[in-house]
Amino acid sequence: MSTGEQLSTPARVAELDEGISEDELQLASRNHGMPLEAMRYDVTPLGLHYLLIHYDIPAVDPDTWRLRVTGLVEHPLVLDLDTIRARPRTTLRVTMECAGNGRARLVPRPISQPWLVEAVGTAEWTGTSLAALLRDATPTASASEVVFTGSDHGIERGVEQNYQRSLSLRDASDDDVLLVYEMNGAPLPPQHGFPLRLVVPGWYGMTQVKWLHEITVTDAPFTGYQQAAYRLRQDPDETGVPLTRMEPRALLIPPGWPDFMSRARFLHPGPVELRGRAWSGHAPISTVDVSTDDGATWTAADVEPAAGDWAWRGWKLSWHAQPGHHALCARATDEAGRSQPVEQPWNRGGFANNLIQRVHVVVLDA
Ligand SMILES: Nc1nc2c(c(=O)[nH]1)N[C@H]1C(S)=C(S)[C@@H](COP(=O)(O)O)O[C@H]1N2
Ligand SMILES: [Mo]
Repeated sequence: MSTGEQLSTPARVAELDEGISEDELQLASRNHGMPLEAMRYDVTPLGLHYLLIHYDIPAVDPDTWRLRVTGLVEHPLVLDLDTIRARPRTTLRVTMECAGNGRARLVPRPISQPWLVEAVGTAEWTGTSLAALLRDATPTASASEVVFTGSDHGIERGVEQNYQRSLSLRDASDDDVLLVYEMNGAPLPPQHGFPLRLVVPGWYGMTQVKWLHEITVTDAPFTGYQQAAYRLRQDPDETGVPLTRMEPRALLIPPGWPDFMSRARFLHPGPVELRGRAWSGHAPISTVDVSTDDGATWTAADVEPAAGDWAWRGWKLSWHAQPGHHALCARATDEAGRSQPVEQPWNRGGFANNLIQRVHVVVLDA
């Protein structure tokens, strides 16, 4: 396998009649989504948050583990877990979503982790400020980029690697960027990055490097595999546009009860409170519009107060369900004026597909 031709090649695109393969099924069962009914919780309980692990969960011995801050810094640091935990603590409630959320709904389907819409969760992340740690290390005058390296190791399209992503020094110095060691008040679970992960509020999941063990300050844009892969491209040869912050999305807590196989929803006629969540990494949510007639007409839902700058917001709308089939839709708009498209935003990697969700319900006869 030639490394050159494999480097940063976006996902293969499925033939129009090609079903989900065993490879995709294997990824889907390792990397589970959040059951949508768990949106009833303001903070997603441990174990219900979505998971995305490119390789294996690495075995990390917390006693010998160290975080190194190296590269273009005046004071390189080597820190153990107790030292990191002794630094000033911050807890932030943050909604995190995989950039590939919605991928399996694209036509044609880019082949990778086949998310429908459930690659999202909200946690209370506790850790310490990355900006303060960088100040202690003191980047040199030429420093411009910060590379984060995880302990997990694997091979992706022929490229052997540890999971690595970067931020500009400016983005890394944002006050809300945390080095996190607790999730919902408990030690970070192995699958979410034990003992330490990066949390960059508002950004898509690939930024939030788990099993973090090295922070390297450099003076050049990072071009590693994961940096090159997460870009919006129509054509595999394009340079593309890097993915950064989460596009707005609203989801419904599925009303009524489901059919086991199709997940279609069933309801009795009468008053129903439609509820859901909405978020955007760009700006606060301004409105959530709901349609009970497949997008023909829209009504503004009540949006609940924000719980901090980075967590999803609850919304609700009363509906009088009449017997028959209905397609329920929700659409979020943020204060930056970004909203959800009615046509799929297709790209080779299957990223940032925030097409409006459509939930089919059958209201039974009275
Ligand atoms: N080291 C490492 N960090 C990683 C990943 C990974 O595979 N390895 N996956 C990334 C991706 S693509 C996502 S969406 C988030 C998922 O975080 P979660 O599993 O805690 O929800 O972690 C990110 N950080
Ligand atoms: Mo992701």
